[in-house]
Amino acid sequence: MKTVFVLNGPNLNLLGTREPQVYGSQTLADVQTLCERACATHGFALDFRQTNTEGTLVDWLHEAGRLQAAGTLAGVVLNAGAYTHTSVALHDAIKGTGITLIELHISNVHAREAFRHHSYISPAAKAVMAGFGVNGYALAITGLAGMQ
Ligand code: CA2
Repeated sequence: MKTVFVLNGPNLNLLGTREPQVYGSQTLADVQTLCERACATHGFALDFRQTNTEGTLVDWLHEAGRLQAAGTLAGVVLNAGAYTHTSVALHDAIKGTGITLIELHISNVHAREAFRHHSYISPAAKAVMAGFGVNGYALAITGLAGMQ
């Protein structure tokens, strides 16, 4: 059974506590449950994580790269939060590991402030998902299933 990494970046631990008009009212624990169901449907194991630290995300992408090289990783769903718009380090980590990665955003970043329109992740990602709310996580896992 292959594993799916679902990695969440800064402030996503606050999901469901504020800005429900942008991010909905479900918590990150609810998102984990949703991802567990999606992974079970497709025969994947789930490894679900959140950090507020950029370097930790880099380390997790390296870990994903080692698992992919070993043939035990289906891919990564990454919501890098605000690091999406700032992090050359995340771009380099994705490129450097060659992992199958889906960039995910709960909101439609292109319908929001101009500073959210640019992503350092997109050029290194296999696919981009934005604006489907938290259901996008399940859609991204289904997308990974179709890439196996
Ligand atoms: O739409 C997304 O998923 C984002 O990646 C979320 C990031 C934002 O910086 C990106 O531009 C788009 C922010 C995550 C913060 O989430 C919060 C949730 C509730 C309350 C406060 C923050």
